[in-house]
Amino acid sequence: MQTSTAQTGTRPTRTQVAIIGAGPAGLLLGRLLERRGIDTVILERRSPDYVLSRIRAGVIEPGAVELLEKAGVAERLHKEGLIHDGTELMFDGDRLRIDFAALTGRSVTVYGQTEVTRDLMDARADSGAVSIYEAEDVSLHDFETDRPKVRYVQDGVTHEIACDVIAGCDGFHGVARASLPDSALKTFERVYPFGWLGILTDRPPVAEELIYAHHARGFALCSMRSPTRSRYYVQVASDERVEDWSDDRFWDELRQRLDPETAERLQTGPSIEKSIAPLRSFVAEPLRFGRLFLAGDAAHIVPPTGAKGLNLAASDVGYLADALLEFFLDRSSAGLDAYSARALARIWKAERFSWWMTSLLHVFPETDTFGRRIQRAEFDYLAGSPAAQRVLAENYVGLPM
Ligand code: RFL
Ligand code: PHB
Repeated sequence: MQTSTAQTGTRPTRTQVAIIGAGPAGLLLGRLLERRGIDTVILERRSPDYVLSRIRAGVIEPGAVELLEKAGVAERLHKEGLIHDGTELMFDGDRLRIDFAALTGRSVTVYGQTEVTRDLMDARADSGAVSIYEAEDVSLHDFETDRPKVRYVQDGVTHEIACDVIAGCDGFHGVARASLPDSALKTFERVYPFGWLGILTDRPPVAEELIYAHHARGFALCSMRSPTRSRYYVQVASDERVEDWSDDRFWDELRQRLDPETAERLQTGPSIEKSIAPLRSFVAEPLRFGRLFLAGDAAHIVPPTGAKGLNLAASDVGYLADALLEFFLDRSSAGLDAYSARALARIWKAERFSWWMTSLLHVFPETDTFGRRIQRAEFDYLAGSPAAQRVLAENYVGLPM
C-alpha cells in the first residue's frame, strides 16, 4: 500500500478543506473534492496500517457503491465484492428469507470496510493529495470565522494549516465534535446494555447470505468477507472481556444460537481477529458550526444491526461534497446552509431502522416474558406480511439519498 505523508516534500500551510480523520468519511470526502480540483489536506491521528487493521463494516448499500464509483474507486469492489440479493432472519431457529431484489429491485454488496479504505488510500496516494498520518494533538481554531485553522504536532513540532472549511470526519471519539461548546450541540443517545463479540476466520461462510439470528441466549450474526473468509458475531453483556473468550468458547456459543442444520454446517477455525464492540445510538445536532462541518461517526452512531454506519458516513459526505463544490466552484453557500438539515433527515431514518432491528433481534436483560412474546409476534408478522418485509428490505438496501 502506498501512502502520502507531508514528511516528504513541503508541509502545506494552506488548503481549501482541512479534513480531520482518514476513515471512510474523510477519505471519500477528500476524493470527491479532489476529483473536481478542490485542494484538501487530511490529518489522521493513527498510522495507515492501524487504520486498515480495524475490522468493521461489511455491507455496502447501492447508493454508497454509486458514490464510490463517482469517486473512481469502485473497480476492485465490482471485481471482488459479493452481490447479495437477500438476507436471512432467524428466530429461535425458525428461518425467514428477506428477498431484497424481489421486494425493492436492489441488492447490497458485501465488501469489507478495510478494502474500501485501502482503495481510497491508494487513490489518494496516486493523486498526490496530502495526507498527514500520525498527526498528534490535532486542534481546531477560528471556525466561527471565515478563516479557520487547524494545528497538529509531529516529531515534537507544532504545525498550522489555514483553510476555508474544516470537515470533522474523525469518528465518535474525535476532536471535532469535542471542540464545540456544549451549548452549540443537542445530543440524543441510547446506550444498549450489550455489545457484539466478533471473530474473523479463514473458513468459508456457513451460508451464501447473511443470517441475523434471535435466540434466547442472545443475538448472533453470520457474515462474511469473501468465499473463504467469514465474520461472525454474538451478543455479549457489556462487561464481557475478549480475553475470556477462547475461540472454542465462541464457536460453542454461536452454534447454540443457530438452528441445528446451520450449526452442523458451520466450519470453525482459528480467529484472525477477535474484538468486542459496544452498541450505541447517538446523534448530535446540528452538523454545522460556522465553517466546521461534522460527518460520519463524528456526528452519529448506530448499532451495527442494520449495517448502516459506513453507509451513513458515505451519504453524509456525498451531501457535504456537493455543498462544498457549490461553495468553491459556484460561490454559493446555499448547499452548506442546507447540509445539516438534509443529512439529518436521512440520518434519523437510519437511526430508527437500526434501533428497530436491534430491538427485534437482541435479548434485553430487562425484557420480561411479555417483551419476548412481542419480539416473536414481530417476527411472525414479518414472516406473514410482504408489506412488512418490503419495509425492512427498502431500509436495508438504503433509503434514497
Ligand atoms: P471512523 O472509521 O471511525 O474514522 C475516523 C478516523 O478519525 C481518526 N481520528 C482522528 N484523527 C485526527 N485527530 C483526532 N483527534 C482523531 N480522532 C480520531 C480515527 O483514527 C479514524 O481513522 O469514522 P467514519 O469515517 O465516520 O466511518 C464510520 C464507520 O467506520 C462506521 O460507521 C462503521 O464501521 C459502522 N459499522 C458498519 N457500518 C455499515 O455501514 N455496515 C456494516 O456492516 C457495519 N458493521 C460497523 C459494523 C461498526 C462496527 N464496530 C466495530 C463499531 C460492525 C462493527 C462491529
Ligand atoms: C459485518 O460483516 O461485519 C457486518 C454485516 C452486517 C451487519 C453488521 C456487520 O449488520
